[in-house]
Amino acid sequence: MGKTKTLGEFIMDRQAAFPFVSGQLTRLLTDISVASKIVSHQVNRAGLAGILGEAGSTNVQNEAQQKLDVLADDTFMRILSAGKSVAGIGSEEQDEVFICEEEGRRGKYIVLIDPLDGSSNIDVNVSIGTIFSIYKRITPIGEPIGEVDFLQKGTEQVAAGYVLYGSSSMLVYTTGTGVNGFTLDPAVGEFFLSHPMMIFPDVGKTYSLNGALLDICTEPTRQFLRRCQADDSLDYRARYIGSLVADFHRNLIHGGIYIYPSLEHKPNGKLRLLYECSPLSFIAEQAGGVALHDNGRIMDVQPTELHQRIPYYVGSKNLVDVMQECLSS
Ligand code: AHM
Ligand code: MG
Repeated sequence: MGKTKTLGEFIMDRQAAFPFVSGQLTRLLTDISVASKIVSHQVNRAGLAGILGEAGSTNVQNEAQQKLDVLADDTFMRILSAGKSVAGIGSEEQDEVFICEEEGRRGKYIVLIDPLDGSSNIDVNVSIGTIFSIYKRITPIGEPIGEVDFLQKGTEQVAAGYVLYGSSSMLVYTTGTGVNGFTLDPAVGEFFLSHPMMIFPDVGKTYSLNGALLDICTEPTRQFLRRCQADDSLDYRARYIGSLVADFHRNLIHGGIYIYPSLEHKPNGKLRLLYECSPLSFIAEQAGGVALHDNGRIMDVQPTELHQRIPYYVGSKNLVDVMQECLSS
């Protein structure tokens, strides 16, 4: 058996296929993988601290007083802003974007990131994740970047990915030529290619949504569930971790649909277009899946606000097709 490729080798091979590229994207993806390894380590330590009951007040270095999501945000911000490829970063954890354009910098890329997704699972040792999305700046280098650079449609993404901190840590990403997954070997601190060319199964049997929302979600989602429950042709099952990355990843591997619907009192649902839905939709489509909001394709939505929310339906074609029928009936 040949040697397994590391993420670093894989990214370099991809760059070599395009001889005139500047290498900035390669450096940026490498920075993301470094930050992910640090966060993965932090997540593992946090679980241990929780088990010992000592997280919090006793840590003299103040670490335990910081929330893991803040630590993850700090880690990604610090590493990405230190690299020279990035012109600006928008984080789900921060109200305002961070502009990294000091004198002489020529960063071409904008990063939008949810540093640690799955807030309700962070402190209880259940899988959580990071989601990232990369765009080219629109404003020419030398001029100050602004809203237009951050508020781009999903179709403009250059790359997107997620890191799952689960029973093992995995980094899954696309640059628009398929989806590849890498598993972290903690013994050597490297991500290795473990899931080449991932494909969303066309037929999924799993639906993932928060059942507690059923009374307050809008009619199409209730109709979708009634249709699944009345259909004997597939052995449907419900699986909901409550961590988007983990639910998405399971569905990507085994088939299924993830739903965060429009709610009566929150017509835009909960999830963020730029930090969560657009990147996962790029991955879903690259893997042969489908990603919608109430009225169309997520990737086509022109964002109007940084922290904009949107209803989300993503997954295997058979199930998202049924959801679409319910949405348009
Ligand atoms: P977060 O960004 O605050 O972590 O919220 C996003 C998370 C998703 O990971 C998850 O799928 C969803 O919220 C769960 O929400 P709910 O508890 O309403 O089911
Ligand atoms: Mg989130």
